[in-house]
Amino acid sequence: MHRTWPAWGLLWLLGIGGCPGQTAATPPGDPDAAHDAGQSGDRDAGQSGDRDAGQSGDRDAGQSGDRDAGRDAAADTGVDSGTDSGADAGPEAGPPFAPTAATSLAADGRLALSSNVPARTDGCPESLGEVCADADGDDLVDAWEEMALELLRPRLRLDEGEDLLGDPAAVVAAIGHIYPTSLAPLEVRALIVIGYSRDYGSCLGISAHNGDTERVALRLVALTAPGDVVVSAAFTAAHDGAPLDHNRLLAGDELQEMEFVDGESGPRWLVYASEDKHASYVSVADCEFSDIPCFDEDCSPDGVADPSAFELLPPVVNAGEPAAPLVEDLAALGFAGEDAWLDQPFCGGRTRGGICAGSVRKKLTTDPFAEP
Ligand SMILES: [Ca+2]
Ligand SMILES: [Ca+2]
Ligand SMILES: [Ca+2]
Ligand SMILES: [Ca+2]
Repeated sequence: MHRTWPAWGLLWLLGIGGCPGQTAATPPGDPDAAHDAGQSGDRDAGQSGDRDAGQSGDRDAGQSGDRDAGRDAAADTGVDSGTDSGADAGPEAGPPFAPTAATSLAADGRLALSSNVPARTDGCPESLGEVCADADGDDLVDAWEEMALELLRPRLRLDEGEDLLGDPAAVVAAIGHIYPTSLAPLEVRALIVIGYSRDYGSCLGISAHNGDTERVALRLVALTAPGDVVVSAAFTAAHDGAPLDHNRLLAGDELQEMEFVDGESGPRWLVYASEDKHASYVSVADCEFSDIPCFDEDCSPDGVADPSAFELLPPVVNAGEPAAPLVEDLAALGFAGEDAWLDQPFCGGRTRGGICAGSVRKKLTTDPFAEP
């Protein structure tokens, strides 16, 4: 925006003036906002119904349907609209099994996930039929993987100066890779790439480029029930490997730095995306650590009437495994020409050529929790 906006754009950025037809108050999740349909809607905040109408069907079946709505509907009606169990429940057999999941905070404040679907395929009873499917062959039940990604992916809080809010073509969507590193005891990685159609650059647009791949990750360990896990470590990437690398790997007491907001299925992780660059931070303090001009970062909406209007919950797909992908083409997410597993630069579905972001594949396959 810095490069192309006329003076009123800068005034808007500075909070001085309005932007014709686009205002900073337009919530990124508002379905009426001009974002690509179905790409950056807020699916947590009561807008699931809107997304259900024609959105879920656009994506790969079973991968990224509106799980919140699907689970809610399942809970309310006994009809599983998210993951078809495929069980031949006759009229006398009662309602079909409805996969459900919810989050909570453990006594020590760590984020936990509980589900009536076991995480491991070898713990999934035959009676659940297709619910136990493992199409990506990683020994985790795909329905569990999908619910885990849906409920554990973070809600993003944006800065009041975030340029994507004024970009009608902006797309934000997440791609997840969730897999076990150990089955007994169960330990799981959830690597979540947050794709943005554009990095708007810092310092009046310097370093702007099409495509932006940022990420967060969680390490999950088993609780007692076969579908339950708790976060044992969290990772937020900020300028990964660059001079201003501010990656964080939180474990132990540091996990208490994680922030949460209310979601429809329990607390949801809140991550701060830095203004225009979209680096991920666990807190404002973690983000705004520098005062050096053009190297400092801003996170969180300051001086606005409704901070929640600056949050969004990107849709997520389970990309499956490198050897058994569930999703490859990311066009349905709004990223035409992009692929989850090809080793190619990510240009956010925009013009290729020139500088783009690092590949989704690399960020889906580099384990931040691996021992060096
Ligand atoms: Ca699986
Ligand atoms: Ca998987
Ligand atoms: Ca970036
Ligand atoms: Ca701010």
